[in-house]
Amino acid sequence: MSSKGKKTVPDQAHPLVALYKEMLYYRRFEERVLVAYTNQKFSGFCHVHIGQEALCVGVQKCLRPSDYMISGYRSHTQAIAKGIPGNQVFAELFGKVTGCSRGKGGSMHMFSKEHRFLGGHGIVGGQAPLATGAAFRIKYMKEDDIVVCYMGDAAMNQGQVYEVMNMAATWDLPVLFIVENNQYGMGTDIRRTTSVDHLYKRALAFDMDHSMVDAMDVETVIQHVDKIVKKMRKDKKPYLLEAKCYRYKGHSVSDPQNYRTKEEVAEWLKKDPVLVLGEKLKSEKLATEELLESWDDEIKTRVRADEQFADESPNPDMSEAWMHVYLD
Ligand SMILES: Cc1ncc(C[n+]2csc(CCOP(=O)(O)OP(=O)(O)O)c2C)c(N)n1
Ligand SMILES: [Mg+2]
Repeated sequence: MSSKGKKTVPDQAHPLVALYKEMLYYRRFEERVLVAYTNQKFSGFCHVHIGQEALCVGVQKCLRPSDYMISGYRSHTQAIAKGIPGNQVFAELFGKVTGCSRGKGGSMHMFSKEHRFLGGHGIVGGQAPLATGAAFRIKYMKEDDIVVCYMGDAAMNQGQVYEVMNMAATWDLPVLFIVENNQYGMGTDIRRTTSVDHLYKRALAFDMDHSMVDAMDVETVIQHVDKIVKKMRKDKKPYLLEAKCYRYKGHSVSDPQNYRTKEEVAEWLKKDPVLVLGEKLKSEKLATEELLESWDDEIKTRVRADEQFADESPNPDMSEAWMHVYLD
């Protein structure tokens, strides 16, 4: 039969479509978080992950539920990727009892023992010793899970990170240290604070396996990280991955961003992981402009439902104030 004139129906079950929708969900989630913050629906610190979605989505695809993950304070969407429902993350931002940390953690302290997401930490580099401890447990219990430890580029100049990299390398502990090199620590350009041109080179000091990945492209991330994770499960050794990326918003909500030029931001916007994949879906006939718009509408509705859940949830009862201070 001739295919002439036949209209191709986009394959909505294609894996690239799922990756796109997931990244778009994180993008819209964080945009909504910014709106809620600006409308004073919650206060305190708030750091969004806009621009860094490809890494978050790609890495998770290479893990299994029993693997552990730990991160810094820019971790709303990493927590969701690890399995915490988005509405519980939103409720945590609002300090509600339905939040994943029962409203006691807030933006910087998402946590779920059930999903093996060990935080959300505000001390730069503070997650690295905890990650190494979790990896020690895995070794002690003779399991073959791994620990993903996300850190920012500024964490690579923290002393405790090197102490535990040395331990992890000496004791063969399965920690995948992932440095999200978005090139700024608050308003400071990494080149002003760091002696090496590539952060992965720091692994050489510990004879630790290492590499760098373009973290603006989700397919590249999956291909690269999948190999690392498979190797780590076999070798049971640590690994340092430098993930080159860019954050499109300020460090936190109050950031005039006068430390970088508009031209620089515009250059990186050309690599926007969500937009670039959307264009690819269209060019490969996996989506049309109308389909992209309808997915966007669906996702915005989903995010509004997450927020509504947070809005309608109760605050913690005063009796909770002394709960979870010490282990029962
Ligand atoms: C030990 C410590 N020193 C300083 C700070 C203040 N501080 C908060 S965020 C930040 C920058 C961290 O940048 P980076 O690690 O690159 O992560 P990003 O914000 O880019 O994701 C600093 C210095 C802190 N929280 N902890
Ligand atoms: Mg940074």
